[in-house]
Amino acid sequence: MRTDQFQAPDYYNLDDLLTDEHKLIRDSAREWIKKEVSPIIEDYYERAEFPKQVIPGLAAIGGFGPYIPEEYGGPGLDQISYGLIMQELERCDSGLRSTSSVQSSLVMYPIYAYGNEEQRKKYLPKLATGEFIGSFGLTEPDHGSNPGGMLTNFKDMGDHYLLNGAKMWISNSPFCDIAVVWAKNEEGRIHGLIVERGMEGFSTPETHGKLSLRASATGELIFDNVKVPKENLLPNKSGLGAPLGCLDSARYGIAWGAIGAAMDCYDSALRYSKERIQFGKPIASFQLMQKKLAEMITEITKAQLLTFRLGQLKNAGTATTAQISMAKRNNVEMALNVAREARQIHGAMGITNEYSIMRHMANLESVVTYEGTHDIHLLITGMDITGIPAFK
Ligand code: TGC
Ligand code: FAD
Repeated sequence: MRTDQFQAPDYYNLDDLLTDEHKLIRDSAREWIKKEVSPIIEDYYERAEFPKQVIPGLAAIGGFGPYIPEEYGGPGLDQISYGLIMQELERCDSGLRSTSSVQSSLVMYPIYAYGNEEQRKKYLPKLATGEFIGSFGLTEPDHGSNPGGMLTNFKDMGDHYLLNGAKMWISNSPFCDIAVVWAKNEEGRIHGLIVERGMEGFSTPETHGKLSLRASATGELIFDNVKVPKENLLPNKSGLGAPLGCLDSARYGIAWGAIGAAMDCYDSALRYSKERIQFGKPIASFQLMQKKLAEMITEITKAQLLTFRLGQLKNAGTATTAQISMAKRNNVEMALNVAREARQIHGAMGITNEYSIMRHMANLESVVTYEGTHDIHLLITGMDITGIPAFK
């Protein structure tokens, strides 16, 4: 079993900008991960299984709905705390952060923001403790980047809705207790519905053969004439803007998370380069190694600053979709580049599971695609600065 020796890089003393509460939350998450998750993550990754035993711990560190108010069972933290938790989780594994992101931003957030009081009281406390695990069904087999074209639909049958269709690539689906599902009504308007495990005609087959994000369970959501009670429709927002609003929150968390993955790769590479001797010297003494390491810490530091500022804007309620897109896109690409450089610094050892590098690199190939692909985020920036959408 590998010891987790992680030491967080903080080149521009960003800790000085954090409150004592931020540091406490981040350090609790970091310590919990070192003790409880780092020792088992490689094993679960290899088995392609989510370690369900971490669910109570994830809840305890505030990993489920960090910014959901206390009256609904959440810890009621600010957006920077949320980001720091995501950073620490993804420092360990993107799949761990994924489970937390989906539960927090894609299940709890829409129930909190678009649900009624009964729905909030019924679901949020159980989601906050991890008694319930949720999934978010937007993507379909033929509608990924273009969710507005979705085919999943529901009909008003008088005393219930009848839901038909299929969602694909859904994180947490194989073991979720509830799913927030986006579907069109008879007029073609998109609404969110809460579908519960056990409803007749609802199944969640697992997707196998993933070579990325293996410690996160992914699957389908299939609806074959599912009778959904009318009280399970989220009443307070409809249209494509409703699911896209949830994505803003999840993409923000990913922007922080990707920094965590990059920090882990950099930290490992720095340590390895000082210990590994070639030609009679530590490889860290060669200029080419120093160039790689110096560029890695520069890019991580720039991403930290961008994301901290985004956190301030989120706290003020003024962060725009396009600002969030820029941070998600920049930070995931930065993390992938750092992972690739770190892999080279580790030489052959870098391809083994002795180090977390290849796992991060493979995970980040999902992260660069989900929650809006790298190119979709570029187009969101392009639309924002020109005023012209280039999606279609
Ligand atoms: P468009 O015409 O631009 O917009 C439709 C309506 O939505 C509004 N809107 C937003 N509202 C709130 N928040 C946002 N971020 C919004 N973006 C757009 C917009 O104003 C409009 O409103 P209205 O009132 O005028 O109707 O839509 P479009 O069809 O042209 O698509 C735009 C595009 C391509 C940017 C969008 O569809 C998109 O973002 N596509 C990417 C899809 C995506 O990110 N899917 C993610 C699925 S979930 C996931 O991956 C989870 S992984 C989780 C994990 O494991 O961590
Ligand atoms: P496509 O949309 O088919 O894109 C293929 C390529 O075409 C991409 O390079 C894309 O950038 C490019 N492209 C598409 N449109 C344009 C355009 N207009 N201009 C230029 N280029 C374009 N979804 C959920 O709803 N819930 C989940 O929990 C969830 N979890 C996921 C977990 C994993 C591990 C993965 C891999 C995906 C998950 N997704 C989830 C789905 C994810 O959001 C989609 O994969 C993503 O939105 C891209 O859709 P797609 O894979 O169909 O690719």
